[in-house]
Amino acid sequence: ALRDSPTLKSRAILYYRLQALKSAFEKKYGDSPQFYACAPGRVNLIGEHIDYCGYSVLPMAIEQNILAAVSVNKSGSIKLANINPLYKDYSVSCSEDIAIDRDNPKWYYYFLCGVKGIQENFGITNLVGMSCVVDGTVPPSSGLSSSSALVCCAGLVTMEANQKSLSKVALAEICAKCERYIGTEGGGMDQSISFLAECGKAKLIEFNPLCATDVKLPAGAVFVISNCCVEMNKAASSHFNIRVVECRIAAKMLAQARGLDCSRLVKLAQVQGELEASLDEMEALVEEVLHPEPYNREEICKALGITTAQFCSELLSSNTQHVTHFRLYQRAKHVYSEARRVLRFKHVCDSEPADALKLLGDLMNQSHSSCRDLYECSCPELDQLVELCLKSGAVGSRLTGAGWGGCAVSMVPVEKVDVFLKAVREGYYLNDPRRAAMEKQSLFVTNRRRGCHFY
Ligand code: ADP
Ligand code: NG1
Ligand code: MG
Repeated sequence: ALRDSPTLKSRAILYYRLQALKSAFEKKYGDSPQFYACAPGRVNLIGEHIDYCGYSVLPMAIEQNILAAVSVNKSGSIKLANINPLYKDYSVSCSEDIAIDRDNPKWYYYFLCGVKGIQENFGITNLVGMSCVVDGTVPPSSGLSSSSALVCCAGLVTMEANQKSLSKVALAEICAKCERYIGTEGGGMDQSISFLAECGKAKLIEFNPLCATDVKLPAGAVFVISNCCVEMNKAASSHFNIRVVECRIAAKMLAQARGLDCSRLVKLAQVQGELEASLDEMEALVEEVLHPEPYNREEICKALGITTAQFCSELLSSNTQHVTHFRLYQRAKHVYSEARRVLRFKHVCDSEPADALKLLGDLMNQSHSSCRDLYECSCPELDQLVELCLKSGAVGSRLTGAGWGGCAVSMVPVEKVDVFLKAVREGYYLNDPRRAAMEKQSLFVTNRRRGCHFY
């Protein structure tokens, strides 16, 4: 039994990773690391694509993380290397302005987002020189937030190397903001949970002001992650920002229809706040004001009383300038209903009714249907995997993270876990050689881990 203990196993894995990272560092820079920083990835249990609309979400940090070995020096440059040979070395001078190329989101630009965030926060003119080697175990572009783990790790490294100190909340807010330099206009869930997570706990993350509250998950179930093995890089594509833009336009259209000053309002939650309405009333307002047919630019500009030039510069992001049609009704309906599901999920966890697992599972399933049909952020492989998870014993299963590929999270009663894993392994992974090769890092039971830390 001891040999199977997850803590012992993960400690052993960590020990070997730190050893390997140390030797890679020494080989690369001929010097020893002075410290190690670690930032976890996350799984979002419920509340998808609503953080950037101002609504609360319910994630937990996972064991998979980004780990960096660092030494501070007088080289006058920031040198970055990665254990994975696919991620090439990069070096930037400390006296130059940090440039991040959004059109070409290489791995080191995510790191530089974190560096730039700390630099700007403290107004540091001359960053200290440092050498870093990065090692990541979060499956990339799969909805478990490898990107934010990297940004948060870089933020932590830069703070420490430059002998600054910040609260976890401040770090989370800085990293949420600076990850946007890569081009995606995310909401802050990923960076918040990466910093604010605690071992064994899921959190309700609320925004404005940022606040993380413990959520007690039912003891009778575990959360299992399965990756559909389709990658979607959010910064290299426009899917993510198109959704952000559609929500922004929907917020303005609803505000305008209710006689509010729509130039000030950019988030669906702000409109609800101004109207002092319930989420049910907001859904009814969507039904009343918006139509299911896609909107074109002319219709939006006319309704909001703005020019096409204003539409392009104030509402669209740089990578969505080509978009001509916007599904405002579907996106807003998803957001308001998903925000309500998060609150219900939290309520079930707090009140612990006898049928808690069934209630939570139903909410997860409704969330997936809404992501698939209204938000259109799933993909055929992920839908197939979610179906298989439900058939294999999960009481709830849904896509997690941004979607268009990546992972599903399933809630599985403890007594069914072995049967579940076997069925999903055989039904999704083993019959396809590419997936079979990725199975070990693609199908696993989650351990709830602590947030960012140093070694
Ligand atoms: P996710 O859903 O995992 O956050 P993103 O598309 O937002 O996916 O970010 C993925 C990008 O993050 C990768 O293309 C890569 O540039 C970077 N990344 C992820 N893991 C690592 C790693 N271990 N080392 C370096 N860069 C990484
Ligand atoms: P992932 O899938 O980890 O890139 C993205 C956003 C989140 C959130 C989710 C969808 C970033 C850094 N992350 O996560 O803020 O909007 O999608 O719920 O933009
Ligand atoms: Mg990401």
